Amino acid sequence: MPKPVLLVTRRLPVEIEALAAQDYDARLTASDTAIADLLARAEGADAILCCPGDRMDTATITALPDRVKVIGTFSVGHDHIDIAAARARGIKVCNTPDVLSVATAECAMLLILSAARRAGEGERLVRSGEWAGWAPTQLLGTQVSGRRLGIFGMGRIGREIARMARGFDMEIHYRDMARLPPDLECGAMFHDSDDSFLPMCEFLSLNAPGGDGTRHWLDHARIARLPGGAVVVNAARGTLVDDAALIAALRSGHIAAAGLDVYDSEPNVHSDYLTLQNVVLLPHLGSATTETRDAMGRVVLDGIAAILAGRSPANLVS
Ligand code: 8YV
Repeated sequence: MPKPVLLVTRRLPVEIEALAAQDYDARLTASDTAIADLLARAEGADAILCCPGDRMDTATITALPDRVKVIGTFSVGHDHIDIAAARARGIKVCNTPDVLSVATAECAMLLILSAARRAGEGERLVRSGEWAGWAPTQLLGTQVSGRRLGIFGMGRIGREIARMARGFDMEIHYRDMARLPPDLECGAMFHDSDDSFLPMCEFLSLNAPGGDGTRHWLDHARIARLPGGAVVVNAARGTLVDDAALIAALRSGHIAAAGLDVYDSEPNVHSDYLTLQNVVLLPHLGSATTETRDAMGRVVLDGIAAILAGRSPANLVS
């Protein structure tokens, strides 16, 4: 029996490409950026393995060949895929939940610590060759330990950040659609309104999914309700932030510092961020560890295989 055809939109870890080639007639690519001719290359494919940043919008999904039965995304986020359009075509979608929660939470903690302790400025100073040595008032930051951390979106990644932040004696507050059961809440304080949540956030970590429901959630009005000198980090989706509002608050000092791993219109970064010293900028590294990317590859390939075999895997999105 011929193997099913799998179209892969970007270069994957070596181990994952080998697995794909073993189980599929795999159409691999050597490119780290999205393939331009997706529709032509999808001809004859049973499944597509795509990535964040590959726009699987209504037009693309509508034009996919009939044979495509499943789209697996090499990410937990699926805001780049028009799920309704896929459903209308009878195409199933699966993703990579759980296996990236620790790595992404580590990235959020990295941003919290780097932004609060001015690590980006410090690194630039040393590299400039201008560092004149220790000084009592040099690059003073904000202490993280013992402070209040607000988590917007207390899903798997948000809860992992809470677990790590407890190691810094942080007091955890969270905002989500519903309160978690006590075994998942682990003492974190639930807020059912922005009014009660935002003033608590000396540190604010954004961990909600992207998409229309959260677009520009962090806007002028919400930023104004954060305590003065707050630190904001985003290792979720750039679309959660109104960049103009965050930039204005970083300039005024109302927000002391920010750490961003993701951007609206990635890979384009609002040019004003590049001129601000009090923002730490990473290139969407959240899940970028060897162990995690290998695990993500295995999970998404297992999901695709299950769907092609007529089963409903745990990582089925729709
Ligand atoms: C990120 C992601 O690295 O899987 C996704 O959807 O984008 C993650 O891998 C993270 O959320 C951004 O820091």
